[in-house]
Amino acid sequence: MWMSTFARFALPALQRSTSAMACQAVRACRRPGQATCPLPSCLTSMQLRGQQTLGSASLPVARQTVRHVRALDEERVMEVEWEDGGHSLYPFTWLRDNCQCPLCTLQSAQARKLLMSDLDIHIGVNVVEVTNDNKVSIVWPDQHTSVFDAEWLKKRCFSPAARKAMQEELFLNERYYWDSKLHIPTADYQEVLHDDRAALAWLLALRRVGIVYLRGAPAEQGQVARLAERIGYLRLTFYGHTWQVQDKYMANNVAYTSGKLSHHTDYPALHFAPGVQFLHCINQAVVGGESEVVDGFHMAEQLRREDPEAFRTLTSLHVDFTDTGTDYCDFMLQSKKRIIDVDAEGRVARINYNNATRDSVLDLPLHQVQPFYRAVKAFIDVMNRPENVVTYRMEPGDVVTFDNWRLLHGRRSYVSRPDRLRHLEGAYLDWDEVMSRLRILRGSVHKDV
Ligand code: OGA
Ligand code: NM2
Ligand code: ZN
Ligand code: ZN
Repeated sequence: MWMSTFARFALPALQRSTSAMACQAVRACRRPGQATCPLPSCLTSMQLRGQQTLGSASLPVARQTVRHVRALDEERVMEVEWEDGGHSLYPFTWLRDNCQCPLCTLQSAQARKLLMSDLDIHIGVNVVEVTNDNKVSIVWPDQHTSVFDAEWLKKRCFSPAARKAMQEELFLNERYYWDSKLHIPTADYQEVLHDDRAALAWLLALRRVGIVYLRGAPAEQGQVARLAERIGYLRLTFYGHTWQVQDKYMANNVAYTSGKLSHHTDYPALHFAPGVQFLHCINQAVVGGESEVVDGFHMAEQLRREDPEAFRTLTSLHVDFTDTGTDYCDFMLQSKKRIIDVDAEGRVARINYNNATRDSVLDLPLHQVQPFYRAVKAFIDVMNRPENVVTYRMEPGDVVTFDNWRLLHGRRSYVSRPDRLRHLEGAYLDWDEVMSRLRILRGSVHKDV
């Protein structure tokens, strides 16, 4: 048995679910003992159980009971002692800023009404106490009273561990890196559209693995738009709301030819490149047209280890990208991007690379030109290693959904036949909307388990 239930990885709550159908919503396959890349074994059922902490950050936490509160007036913080023996500290200023009363908060929008100009950032407290119903009450010097829920406070604890857990719950930034041994997580198109658990498992896997395959869509246009509506709305670009990948006469993009597309992210010519991409196969070529994907974050980390100089070059130099033409309307785009974007902590956060739209304008001092090419080559060489590439062939009715900030994807050239035109329909979304739907689904699915 080399199939493992991917849903359990994607959605720990499903482990307690009785819905076998939902449990099969997203599957990944593996061959036991073959996993060698960092964390590919996230896809084994053993590890799936072990990874519960990631997903369970969003599960309802055990009721938090306050044992004691006191004000530390010197430090201007309130200390909460929890029933389990732990302690949390909350600055007075932060507590006053986040008073949840109807005067300070517009409860219908869960938004702050209190103005920064009305916040005294040197405020003290008169009284802090635990109420009979396990809340924390604070009376401020002007007699204004704030009441804080224990669980609400616990989640907002300022300890490094609590902050890390909260950030993971909000953003799901922990990723599972993979290589050619990945068996792409797969779900049923109709289930994802109609079953919230299946939709949640899909989006969780899309976030963590970066790619999910959906099968069973009708082989006709309109399906990527339906999927986008399941989430929120799609991202309009100059190529239209959705776009048709076909071999076109006078193509305005290399994607619209039958040529090979080397590993790329879509649309680096936009400063805010689309976060998520859907591609739906309506008709496949008879010869050629296979798809390839690589885990760009994993590849960048590999480059960092093997060729730190190249990594430094690609994370520091800004490269010009350009795209000119007419489609939804006429366009003349220019952008400047680092090929590997890292966040404030130095973690790889985004890949921006399409060789076709990399501009001939190269805004670098002469002596950096050759090092730049050397670095790009080194990155591309890592990505082209067979052990890093996952290859698959889309058939009519298949939809691939992937993280366009993380994966690089490619297409083998194909033999173009006008009587059997290869046809994919594509659409973009942004991560904000996808993560928004993911959080809502997580809330509603966990409510009924
Ligand atoms: C694209 C693209 C893949 C394919 O249109 O940007 O990557 O298989 N297409 O045609
Ligand atoms: N298409 C597929 O960066 C790019 O030009 C990617 C975009 C034409 C919408 C291709
Ligand atoms: Zn208030
Ligand atoms: Zn593409």
